[in-house]
Amino acid sequence: MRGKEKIGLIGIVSSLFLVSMIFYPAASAEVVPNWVKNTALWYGEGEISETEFLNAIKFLIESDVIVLEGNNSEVTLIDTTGQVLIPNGNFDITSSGFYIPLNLEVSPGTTVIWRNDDSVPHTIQSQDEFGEIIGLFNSAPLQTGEAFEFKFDEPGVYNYFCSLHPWRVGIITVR
Ligand SMILES: [Cu+2]
Repeated sequence: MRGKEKIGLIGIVSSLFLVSMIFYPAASAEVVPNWVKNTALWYGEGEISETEFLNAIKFLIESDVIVLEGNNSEVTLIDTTGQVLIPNGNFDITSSGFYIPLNLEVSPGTTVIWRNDDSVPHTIQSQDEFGEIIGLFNSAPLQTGEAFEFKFDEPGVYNYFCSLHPWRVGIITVR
């Protein structure tokens, strides 16, 4: 994402918070869960994807922390990409290097991009609920810095794992 767009997005989201603060003073910082605060911080530092940040904002709207009313109800957050980070140390079974996020929630039609930020190669293999590999999406080994993408058109819960480190499993939820 280009820097200008990012700034624009932050501007929009800041406006949402502003509206919320003006019309709903009861929505103090105390009702914002810590994970949302962390998500905002990490997004600002470039640690996590825009999708995760937008999911956090969506959560605040759905849980009525941010209330949109009147003409503002037309505000929609459109995001057609999602990203999963394979963090450094992901290969190590004793580390906490889980996929970020472990369960990525996206809308139908979203292209999900997995990026390998680890020091060793990884693969992304689609599997069924019994752990058997299925042919929906399967990547070649991704070297450090390489990415793999797949477009999810149908709602559903999609499991995947790394064939080189099969203890690493993740989920893409499309709805
Ligand atoms: Cu792996």
